[in-house]
Order: sequence, then structure tokens, then C-alpha cells
Amino acid sequence: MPTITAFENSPDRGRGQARDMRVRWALEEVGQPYDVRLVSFAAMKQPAHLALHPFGQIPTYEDGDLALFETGAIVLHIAERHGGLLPTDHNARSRAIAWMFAALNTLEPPIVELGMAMLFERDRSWYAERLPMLQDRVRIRLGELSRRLGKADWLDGAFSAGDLMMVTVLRRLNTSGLLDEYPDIAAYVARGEARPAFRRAFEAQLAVFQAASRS
Ligand code: GTB
Repeated sequence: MPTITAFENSPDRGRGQARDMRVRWALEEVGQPYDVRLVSFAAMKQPAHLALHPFGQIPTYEDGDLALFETGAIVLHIAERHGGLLPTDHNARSRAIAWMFAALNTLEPPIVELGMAMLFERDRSWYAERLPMLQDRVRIRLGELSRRLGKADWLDGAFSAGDLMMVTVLRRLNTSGLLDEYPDIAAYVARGEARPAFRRAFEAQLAVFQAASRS
């Protein structure tokens, strides 16, 4: 049974924004049970965890003699070893993987930059000037994604690891108000969140936060 790591006490207060969520969701989609080892911020920077993750972050993934870090690599590994997250047709499979890269490489950077500014830069003198620029950078990508998605349910045929990754990245905009400007993208995210595997993964990470709040 694989073991993943997650925050002992997630700063997102159980909103499923930390990146263990995408690994949990992938494992739930393919029906693979898993263990979770919870780590504190201090423990993440200790040698035992650094041996698994050179940057001292979560999540990690261990299965037998394989240890992985980086959610892109972890989700791809899960998708390659189980059915259900990647098409069997070679070209369609490569396109689904391209969407995983697009989520991580093209959408996530401007979304994370906006999120970081909203969290940590609100009291800076230049915040009001910088915010619209960061929002516009995200709007450009959302507009492009919206045009490509069109009226389809998923990015390229059936739901794939590409959609899983894209939905987890887009969810980081939940409190930004930007998704309201793109109802088709908001509906796409909602479709992902409505999947039973997503719900199970979400409840599992929420239970960690609730247990930590009680103790
Ligand atoms: N590129 C890596 C991957 O995809 O695996 C990035 C991993 C990463 O950023 N991990 C974060 C971490 O361990 C947790 S998810 N940070 C601790 C550190 O770097 O010391 C990022 C995250 C954290 C909190 C919220 N939140 O509170 O909403 C959202 C996302």
C-alpha cells in the first residue's frame, strides 16, 4: 500500500488546497487504498523527510522501493500503473499528459503568483497597482482555456489525469472571484469536484484538519 505525506495541520484549514489533494484524488479515482503520514512544518525540513523530498515539502509518495516527490510525477506514476486516468490510445494518452503539463506549467504559475500576492502582499504600498496586472495574467489563461474547452465536459474526451490536475490548479482561484467571470470554467471545476473520488479525497483531508482542530 502506498504512503503519501500531507500537512499535519494544513494552513488551508481543510479547504483541500494543499497539493496532497491531487494525489489523494488520483488514488481514489483508480481505487488504490493508501496510507497518509502527517508531517509538521519542522519535520519537513529534517533529514528524514529531506531524503524523500529535496525541497522539504509535501506531498511525497512511497511504494515499496520507490520514493517520489512532485505531484506531476506522482499523479503520472499512479495514472500509468492503473487504468482509468489515461486513455489507452497512444496519441490521446500523450495529449492527456500534455494537459497535465499545461496545468502545472502554464496555468499554475500565474495562479500561484496571484494567490501569494493576495495572501502576503495586501499591506504593501504597491499592492493595489500590482493586483490588476496579476489578475489579468490569470484572465488571459482562463480565456484561452475557456475557448478550448468550449461546450465539452472535459479537456480532451473522457475525464483524465489532465483534467484532474487542471481542476486542482483552478480550485486555487476559489476565493479570487475570477472563476465567476468564466461560468464554463467554473462549471468545469464543479464537475471535477462532483466526482465521487474527489469527494472521498476531500473528506479525507478535511478529517485531518478537523482532528487537528480538536486536539
Ligand atoms: N511543485 C511541488 C509539487 O507539485 O509537488 C510543490 C509542492 C508544494 O508546494 N508543497 C507545499 C509545501 O510543502 C504544500 S502545497 N510547502 C511547505 C514548504 O515549502 O515549506 C502548497 C499550498 C500550501 C498551502 C495552501 N493553503 O493554505 O491554501 C495551498 C497550497
